[in-house]
Amino acid sequence: MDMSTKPAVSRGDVAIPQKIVDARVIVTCPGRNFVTLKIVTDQGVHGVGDATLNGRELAVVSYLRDHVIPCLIGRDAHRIEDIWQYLYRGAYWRGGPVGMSAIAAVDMALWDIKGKVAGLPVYQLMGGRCRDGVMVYGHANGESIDATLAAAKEYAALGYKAIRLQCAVPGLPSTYGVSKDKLFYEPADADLPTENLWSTEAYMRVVPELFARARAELGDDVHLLHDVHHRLTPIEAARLGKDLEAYRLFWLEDAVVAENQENFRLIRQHTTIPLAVGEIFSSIWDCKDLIQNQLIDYIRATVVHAGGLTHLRKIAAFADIHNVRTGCHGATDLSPVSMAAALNFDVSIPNFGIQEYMRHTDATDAVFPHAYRFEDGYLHVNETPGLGVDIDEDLAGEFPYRRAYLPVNRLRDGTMYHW
Ligand code: KDG
Ligand code: MG
Repeated sequence: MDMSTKPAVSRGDVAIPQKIVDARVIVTCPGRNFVTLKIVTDQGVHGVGDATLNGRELAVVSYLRDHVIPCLIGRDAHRIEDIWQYLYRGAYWRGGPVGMSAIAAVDMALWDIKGKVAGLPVYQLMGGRCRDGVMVYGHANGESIDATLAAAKEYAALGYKAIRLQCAVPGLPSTYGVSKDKLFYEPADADLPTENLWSTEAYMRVVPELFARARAELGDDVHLLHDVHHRLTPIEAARLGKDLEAYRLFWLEDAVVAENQENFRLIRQHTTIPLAVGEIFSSIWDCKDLIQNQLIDYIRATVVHAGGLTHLRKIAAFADIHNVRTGCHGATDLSPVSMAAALNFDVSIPNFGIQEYMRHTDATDAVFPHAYRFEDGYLHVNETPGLGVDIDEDLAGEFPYRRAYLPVNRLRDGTMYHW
């Protein structure tokens, strides 16, 4: 794979800029949509950044093409922090998933360029390794408890040390996290949003049963996780946490909607189950209170949706002094560019907890050649300068964008609910 590495440029104490001469957005759909930013410098070095926002992709494309790229041309690609501040403060309208995904893509691409110029993987520029490998969790799911446990056993046989369990809720036609496809889970499944049905009562009955069986059949050594996907009220989440305590979960994810950070205080008052939240957060301002009040145990903000490596490292540093560890989101809508960036981040921070890892399809892996690899429950970055990932633009061009929405959710009486 050609990573267009260049030897470090130095001329005594004179810093040589890498002037940005081109930046373009590439939209491709090798099974699902991905938005990628490619930045090129006058010295022929290029970097890539992920800008995918599932179900709202073209909003970020426009934000980048119409508002960000014109401001990048001519700037020194080495000035990562300054460009970050320019785009964040300079917009006046701060934060939000669209703007922060766009900034994240620029940020990733600039770190990629800096690594290539230095001849070092990005994690080396961020302080070097804190660990050898990145523990990941797989997403085991099924139409029944039996099927979910069978899937979990397959993950265990592949060496996974941590497995998230999601099973269909009896009586509901479909359930979050349960796939039609055995190997891949892809919720953005239709040209217009699919309508799902939800019943908290039925859900609260099946989940404790799933975990009771899981501990009995999978043993005590494997880490077990579960994603509520923002569906419960605080007191319902507290009830579920208590019901699951005996099964020693690694975490309960997104137990409630997180717009109101105080929600988590009520859950905390009732249960010792570890809490994780943050895959939809855009900045430190979404999680500042959760972290400083130690209302969560794992922060799930990601490199692509929370402003890139520059901002995610600040969130992680803040979390570290409050004993909160990271557990970055890593579903299929996070492209291999994001995954490569996440792994460079994961190995280089002291308070890493775990990394979500959902496999991409072969077509996606071909469009985004990358150097990270899975072995025995861990993902490994390698020593490729930069992020260790690229985009094959010709191949990407063979997969045109296809509109795809995430589902919506309703209660049985028709009330709109959280998906
Ligand atoms: O785009 C939305 C998905 O990434 C999300 O629904 C998956 O919750 C998710 C997870 O934890 O992977
Ligand atoms: Mg989730």
